[in-house]
Amino acid sequence: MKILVLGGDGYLGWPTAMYLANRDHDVTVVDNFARRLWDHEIGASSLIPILSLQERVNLWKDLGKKPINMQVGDITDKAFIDQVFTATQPQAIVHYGEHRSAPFSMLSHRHAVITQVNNVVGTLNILFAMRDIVPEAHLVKLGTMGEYGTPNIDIEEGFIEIHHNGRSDVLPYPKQAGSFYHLSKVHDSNNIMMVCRAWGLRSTDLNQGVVYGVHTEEAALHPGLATRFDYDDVWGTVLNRYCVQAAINHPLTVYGKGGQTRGFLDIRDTLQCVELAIKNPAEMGEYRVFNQFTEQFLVRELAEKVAEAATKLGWDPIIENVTNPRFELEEHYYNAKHTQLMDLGLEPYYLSETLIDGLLATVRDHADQVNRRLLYPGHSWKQGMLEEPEDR
Ligand code: NAD
Ligand code: USQ
Repeated sequence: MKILVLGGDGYLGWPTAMYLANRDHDVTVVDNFARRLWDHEIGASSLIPILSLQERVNLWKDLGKKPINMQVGDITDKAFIDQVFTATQPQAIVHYGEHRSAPFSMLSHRHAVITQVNNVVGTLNILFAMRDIVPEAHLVKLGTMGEYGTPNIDIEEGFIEIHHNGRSDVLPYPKQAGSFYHLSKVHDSNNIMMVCRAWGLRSTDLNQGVVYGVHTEEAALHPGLATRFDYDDVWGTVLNRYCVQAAINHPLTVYGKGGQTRGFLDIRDTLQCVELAIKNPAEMGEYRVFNQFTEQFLVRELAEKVAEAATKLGWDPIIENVTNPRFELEEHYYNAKHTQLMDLGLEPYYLSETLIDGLLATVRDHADQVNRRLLYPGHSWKQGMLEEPEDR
């Protein structure tokens, strides 16, 4: 198939591009390197050194692999996106090309606007390009489990049957996102759902949990094919951060009471899920939602798991409950359904299989690169959103 991978320079986009090219698809990656610029603003960088996208694409080809095409430009630029769609005529579009940090989106008015304009306008451009250029293409859109928030009832996959005043209907599951970033995904979901109904487009919204790991079959072919590993307080996700902290004898930073429950998955499962969605497309006019995670953990439980594994390696981890910089419930009910991808054939990798030999071994190899200044949370959501320039 002809597949566009939008955000192909990113943590998930690059491994996805290699995975799909390795399975004989015609892959074109699109990126404007915004993420590398946003890293500079925070003073953060990937723990694992990564080559430029051009170097990775060249290396991939030099290894005798099916070439990955590359288009550099901004998804929020409609003329650019129209040109990419016209030139490539994609049958599937995997859309990772968004801003993905909740803490960044809460830093100030400017950061909230950057996040929502980038994500919502970018997705609108894709939807119009689909309507006008490739109306039969299938959009595989990366959403997030955080769209739902933490309701006191079970979370369904996108829709819930409601009985009200003697009548019933299947309606979109209520969204109670907790950051401007997570809300940008809610706005995307609503826009996509509407155009599937109005224009007959088709889309799968993958409400993904927190992804961990960097090891994939393709990345293992050469160190230069590595994808990024974020551990700072703005871009780093919780499990990455705990592993890095354990490796350099820094306290594992559990935010608040640590009773926050989230869904998690191995990066190899992200690749499987995206492939399953592509192979089993939505019907024309259908908007469907899959909850994409394999295990759920409390964040304090996760810290205990990392500490236990690190102790087996002879390290000396300690866990610290730090003041929570975020707005979020620290104790809550959480039970999210996630059966649809399993029904399509997902065979999950579990954290227990990869924690020591995968994650901890990786951070140990790069421990000398860790910038300790990025480990304690440096940005509070509770002091309100400060205006520039005082906020940084
Ligand atoms: P990432 O920041 O590593 O990659 C995103 C890429 O998109 C970057 O290379 C960036 O430069 C590019 N991009 C952003 N805006 C763009 C624009 N306007 N034009 C062109 N390129 C643009 O993020 P990631 O971790 O790979 O996440 C990919 C997607 O998956 C995001 O949409 C994210 O919200 C979603 N997601 C990620 C996780 C996770 O744990 N990493 C979990 C759930 C959902
Ligand atoms: N947390 C800690 N200690 C830390 C860092 C985080 O306890 O050092 C806690 C947070 O308070 C939060 C939880 O861990 O309760 C998850 O935080 P996170 O930074 O790992 O994840 P989040 O901000 O939700 O965002 C990440 C990705 C985002 C994706 C989302 C999936 O950055 O792109 O959409 O995970 S989900 O969480 O399911 O919405």
